[in-house]
Amino acid sequence: MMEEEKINQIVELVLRQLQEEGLVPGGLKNQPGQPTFPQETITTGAATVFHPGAALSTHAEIEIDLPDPAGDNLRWLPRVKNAKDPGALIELMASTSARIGVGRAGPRSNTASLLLFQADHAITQDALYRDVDQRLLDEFNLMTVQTSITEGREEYLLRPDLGRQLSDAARQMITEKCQKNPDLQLVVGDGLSALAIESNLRQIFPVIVQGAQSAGLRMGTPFYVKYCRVGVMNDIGDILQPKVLILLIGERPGLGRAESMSAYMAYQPGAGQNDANRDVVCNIFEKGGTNPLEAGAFIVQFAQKMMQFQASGVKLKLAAG
Ligand code: B12
Repeated sequence: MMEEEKINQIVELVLRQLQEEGLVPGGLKNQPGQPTFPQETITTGAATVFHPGAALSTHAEIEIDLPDPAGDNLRWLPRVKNAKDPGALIELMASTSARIGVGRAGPRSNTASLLLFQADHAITQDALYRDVDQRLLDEFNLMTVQTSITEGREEYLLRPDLGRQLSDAARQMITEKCQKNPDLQLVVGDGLSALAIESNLRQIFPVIVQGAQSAGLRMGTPFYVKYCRVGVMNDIGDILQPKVLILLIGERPGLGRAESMSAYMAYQPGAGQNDANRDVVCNIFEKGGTNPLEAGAFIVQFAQKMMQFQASGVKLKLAAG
């Protein structure tokens, strides 16, 4: 009996600490089996942060009431205790995606910021190891070809050289199914983030297609490259001989920021070319990056510039100034 009392005391203490850290919403006294959506407003000096708390999920006797540490409400919550100017701290935190205002527990990270760090790491891992959703590729009629990677994503990460070469089957498929000598060849590649493609393709793809049409440019047959690295542009260029090749590819994810996509572009790509022959429109994502709709329009304009000067990369810079 004594034991049980002691355990209850410890549980209560831990819960109180979690509540203080904002990791458990108020109203913990809900009966199991009665999910509720508690709401809490934390007022810190001049600014007020809305904190909707967690949706309680119940399963038999197990109750998960920890909110998602990477959710917007917790991500931006200031963790510095007794901040001198809490309002300014919130404004400062809103001005950057850097991890500031995270507070500390003695010399260590506090639980909340450690959990956020771990959750962000998981988001990054998911983006890196997942394949692009097949339904999205079907939506745009993108046939899939593969590079010379044969042993999955681990090999893809360890062997960038193989990700720069098309497989024999891919060469054959592209030769048979794609239009040769287009003005613009659009290719989509997973690269280092499936989420980047899933987050931006729906917006950017139609803008590039329509932009090319209104500029009177002949577009080739778009397709998707699995296990793709930027250097694969050379192999594709050798087969299809486009004037300009545009590769939309997932960028290496930052911690918790995995939706960023790049468009690598080259004029008449082919064997032996390197990044000095290429250009990149980077950080394409909504809310804070280059908006995918604007990026699409810019990419078509930039392709026209490449055609006008018959160059890309450093040569284009030298030619166009
Ligand atoms: C990783 C990286 C590098 C690595 C690439 C090493 C490697 N083998 O992966 C290193 C450190 C060598 C590097 C160097 C440079 N980089 Co860099 N890099 C990145 C980063 C962080 C990720 C790129 C990525 O995810 N690519 C997608 C994957 C799938 O491609 P990949 O085939 O695995 O790798 C190729 C590309 O990453 C490419 N690449 C990398 N940087 C650049 C820059 C340019 C201009 C081009 C054409 C290609 C290119 O090189 C790799 C080999 O082909 C981005 C940041 C971002 N937001 O994208 C910056 C970024 C692309 N780099 C940038 C720059 C400026 C450079 C340098 C010119 C810096 C310099 N002054 O020396 C050099 C150019 C090097 C080159 N390749 O010619 C800028 C480009 C800005 C722009 N719009 O022009 C970015 C966006 C960073 C930034 N915000 O400033 N980079």
